[in-house]
Amino acid sequence: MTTPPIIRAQVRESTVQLLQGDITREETDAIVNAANTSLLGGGGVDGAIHRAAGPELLAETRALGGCETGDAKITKGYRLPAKYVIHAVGPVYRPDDPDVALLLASAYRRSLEVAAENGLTSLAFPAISTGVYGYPLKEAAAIALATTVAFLRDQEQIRQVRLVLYNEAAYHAFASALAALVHQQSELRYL
Ligand code: AR6
Repeated sequence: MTTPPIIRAQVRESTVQLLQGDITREETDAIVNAANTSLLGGGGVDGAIHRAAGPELLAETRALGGCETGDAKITKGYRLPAKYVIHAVGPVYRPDDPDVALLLASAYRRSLEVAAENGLTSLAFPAISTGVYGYPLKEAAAIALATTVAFLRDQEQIRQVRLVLYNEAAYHAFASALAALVHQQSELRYL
C-alpha cells in the first residue's frame, strides 16, 4: 500500500498540509493530542502520544487539573520529536446537538491560540473527535479546515499547520473538504 501524496495549500503567509501518517512522528513545534477532560491519557491517538512521549508526560498532565471540552492546554513533548504537546478536548458526537460543531471548532481554535501564545510556528493536528468520540469524518473535516484557515488568515505567527490523518478514509475526507474551501475562498490556493 502506498501512502497518498501530501496536499499543500496556502493562506496568506501560512501553509496547510494534509497527509496520511502517525502524528507521534511529526517534527513540528507541537503536536495536538485528541485528549479527554481528565488529561490523564486514554486510547487512540492519546494512548499513542503518551506511549511515545514517556511517563514524564503523564506526570505533567496530572498537575494541570483537567481541561474543559473545547479548550486546550500545553505541555512539553519529552521523548517525542515535537517539542510540545497541545492537549485539546473535542466533543463526544451527539447528532442534532448544534453545540458539538461549536465545541469541535473551539478545540481547533484554542489549540492554534495556545500555540501562537507560546511563540510556536508549526503544529500538527489529528482528526479530533473522529475516533472514539464518533464525530462523522466529513463534517469534522469541514469544521477542522474552516476553523484553521480562518485562524491563519488573521495572523502571522503560525506558519505551518499539518493535518495528520491516520487512515485513507480520513485523508480523503479532509482532501474533499479542502477542495470545497479552496473553491469558496479566494485567499486559499493550492501550492
Ligand atoms: N496519529 C494520527 N492519528 C491517529 C493516531 C496516530 N498515531 N491514532 C489514532 N488516530 P481518537 P477522539 C486517529 O479515538 O475521537 C481517547 O481515549 C483516529 O483514527 O484517538 O477525539 C482520549 O483519551 C481518529 O481519526 O480521539 C479520549 O477519551 C483520530 O485520531 C477519546 O479517545 C481521533 O481518534 C477522544 O476521542
